Amino acid sequence: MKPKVLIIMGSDSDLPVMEETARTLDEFAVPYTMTVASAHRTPARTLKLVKDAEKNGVDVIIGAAGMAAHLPGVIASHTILPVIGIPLDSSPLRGMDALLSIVQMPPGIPVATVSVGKAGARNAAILAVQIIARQDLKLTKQLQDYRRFMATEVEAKAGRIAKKKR
Ligand code: RP5
Repeated sequence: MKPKVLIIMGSDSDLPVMEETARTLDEFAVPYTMTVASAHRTPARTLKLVKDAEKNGVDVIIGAAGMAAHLPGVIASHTILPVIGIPLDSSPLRGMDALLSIVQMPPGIPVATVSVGKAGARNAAILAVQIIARQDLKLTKQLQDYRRFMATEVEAKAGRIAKKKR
């Protein structure tokens, strides 16, 4: 199946967190490609990946980086595909640097920024699925099931806590 999502991370050191994005897309059976490219170390590779993604019918690009995390913004500058940015906690500033770099895109070139680290890695995948689901009824149903599952889990846990308190 042709990949619908392209995931680019700034370094192979980001992989342990980014496995969460891959796992989540696998849950929804959404095909993706995951690779490493750096906005500053390999700018030409980053551009080529984005242009190839456009040619190959990718729907969403996810960019993840830590420190001065310009990768998602650079990706977004080269395409009108929706770009989701994941700020990673890989510096002494614990992701605050990456968060501000990614979320503070100047007007005109948006990057949809998710939370720092593993939660963001999961949410980026879910947001990508939600975007793709606009044109995919099966995926829409899967997302609705997922929401129902989460609610059931919370109710079950609430029930267990209430029992213990009695
Ligand atoms: C960023 O710098 C990467 O996304 C990574 O989070 C951070 C450190 O990269 P390495 O020095 O581990 O390659 O570009």
